[in-house]
Amino acid sequence: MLIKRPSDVRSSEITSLGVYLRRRELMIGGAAGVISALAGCKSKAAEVARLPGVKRGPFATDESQTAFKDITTYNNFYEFGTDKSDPSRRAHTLRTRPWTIAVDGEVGKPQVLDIDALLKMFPLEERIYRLRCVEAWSMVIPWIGFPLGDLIKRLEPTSRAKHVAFTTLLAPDQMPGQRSSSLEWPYVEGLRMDEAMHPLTILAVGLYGQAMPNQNGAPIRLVVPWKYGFKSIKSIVKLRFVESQPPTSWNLSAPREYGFYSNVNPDVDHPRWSQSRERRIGEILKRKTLAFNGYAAEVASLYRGMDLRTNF
Ligand SMILES: Nc1nc2c(c(=O)[nH]1)N[C@H]1C(S)=C(S)[C@@H](COP(=O)(O)O)O[C@H]1N2
Ligand SMILES: [Mo]
Repeated sequence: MLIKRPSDVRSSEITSLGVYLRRRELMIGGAAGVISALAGCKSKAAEVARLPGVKRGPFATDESQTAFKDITTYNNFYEFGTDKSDPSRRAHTLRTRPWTIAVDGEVGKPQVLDIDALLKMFPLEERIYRLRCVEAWSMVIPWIGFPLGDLIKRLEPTSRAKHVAFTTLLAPDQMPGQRSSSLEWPYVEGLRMDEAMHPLTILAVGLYGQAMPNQNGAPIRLVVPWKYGFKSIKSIVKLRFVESQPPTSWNLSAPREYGFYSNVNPDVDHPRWSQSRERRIGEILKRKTLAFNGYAAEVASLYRGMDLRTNF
């Protein structure tokens, strides 16, 4: 495959972001990946990968960004196995086109959204966020996406919609981890409506300037930076607006250990380990975990009056 530099790409070729992303996915999965691996240096693939028209969004942390290699090889994506290295080795079997997201439940405009149509609906922004896993490690990731709230407004949820329930693809032929019962499948998550509408909450379609790698939840995943990483559900195929609090995968699997809210909280330990500190991937010394993962100024008011020990 011929690898083009950005200067070789005519603007007529990049008018459709969906087409561009799809081409990128083919290249990442194909020759470009092999060539850049062989070159072993700052690759042309990385140059070509910049998504067009991505502006820096709000809330960016100025902490140093975790290496692309760590972000894409140290993953939790149980659909591809339970080891951190499984997703990067196995997620190439995920087919991310065609891809649709079904929208239903308490909503004025139930519909099936095609990913490429969705990508044309909203300007993409870079959001540099901390991600804090419940396993007490963290990363800083330059996501690309758009606010979930912007999409929700267009879908016109009814007044009965108090929560949003999210579902990951169920496809054991593509997702080998779904052939074992490490979790109940499909993976499900949920947010309260005000959490879903919060401007920090995004649907991410890329990172480090490129289309989302499969192991990070291609083609579209949630990112909720003040909550433990598992709330940020990957490879989403369904949004359902509901009245009552929806079930969530980790809560179903171990309700004593993982609650619905799962706000990052250094004062509420996991029953089997402390949450007061974390290891930033790529660093040796541990750091203190911050309330709401450092986003307290933005989100603490959402939980005013709630006991965050019982609502963990
Ligand atoms: N569908 C699905 N989404 C998922 C998971 C998963 O196993 N399946 N793991 C979660 C967990 S525990 C974390 S920490 C983050 C990790 O995201 P990353 O691999 O992009 O860093 O994804 C979350 N989203
Ligand atoms: Mo996690």
